[in-house]
Amino acid sequence: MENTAEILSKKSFDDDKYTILLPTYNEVENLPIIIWLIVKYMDEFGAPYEVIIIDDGSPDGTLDMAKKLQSLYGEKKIILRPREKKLGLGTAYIHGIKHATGNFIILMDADLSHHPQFIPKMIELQREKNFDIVSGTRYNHGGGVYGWDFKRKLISRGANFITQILLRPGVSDLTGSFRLYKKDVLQNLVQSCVSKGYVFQMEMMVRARQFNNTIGEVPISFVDRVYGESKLGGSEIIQFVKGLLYLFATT
Ligand SMILES: Nc1nc2c(ncn2[C@@H]2O[C@H](COP(=O)(O)OP(=O)(O)OP(=O)(O)O)[C@@H](O)[C@H]2O)c(=O)[nH]1
Ligand SMILES: [Mg+2]
Repeated sequence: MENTAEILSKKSFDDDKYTILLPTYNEVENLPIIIWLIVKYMDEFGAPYEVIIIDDGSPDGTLDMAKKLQSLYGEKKIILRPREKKLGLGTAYIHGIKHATGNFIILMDADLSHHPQFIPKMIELQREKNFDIVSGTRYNHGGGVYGWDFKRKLISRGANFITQILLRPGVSDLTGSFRLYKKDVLQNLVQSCVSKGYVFQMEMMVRARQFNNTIGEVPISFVDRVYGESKLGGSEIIQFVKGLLYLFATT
């Protein structure tokens, strides 16, 4: 039998439900760990949730792993919405949103850089202030980055710093993607964003400010991916700068 505290805390979510979108490309080692952690922290927290895994034809067997996890944790909790081939993160989000049954959506990476322990904190802050968006931040309130070399830290810090000066978005971590959104707010943002690649996350925050969306921040510790290849290269940086200048000129 449930105790009173449990009944009260569950009841207080009313019709709220949280959809966690997990886009994956070659995350076969990371997926079982991230799912285990999500289930652990979300079950403890007691909020209704579902996880939608969007795998883009990963050659390493991520989808087979996802199927195993689905049979382990159940089809209500783990939903699979795979696509045939690698079509990019932006459209993976759009694809996931279409299938989401929650009124809140959490975007996070599946490579263990984003720890699920921060999801309840984001939800609590959202509920406290009714924010449209709660953004995880590495660059304020005691958040941090672990495992990156100097070059990568410099690039990330530099991108944030320049964007702060040019666009003044009022959010401390612009290039991160660990965020909670009201579903309609996210839909509106995704539809209005034009950029692809790293600049996409930043554009989301710039547009959010344009639309007067309210944004809260929760400090996160970001850990570099343990398994799998990192893809940040020179062309990504050039793309980011181009996107930044485009936004500077047009917003
Ligand atoms: N469905 C789908 N997922 C993707 C695609 N590209 C990346 N992902 C996933 O999106 C998340 C973020 O991608 P990452 O490769 O971690 O990007 P990053 O964190 O900027 O770079 P590194 O971690 O340093 O490689 C991870 O969960 C990836 O598996 C894609 O084209 N389609
Ligand atoms: Mg990553």
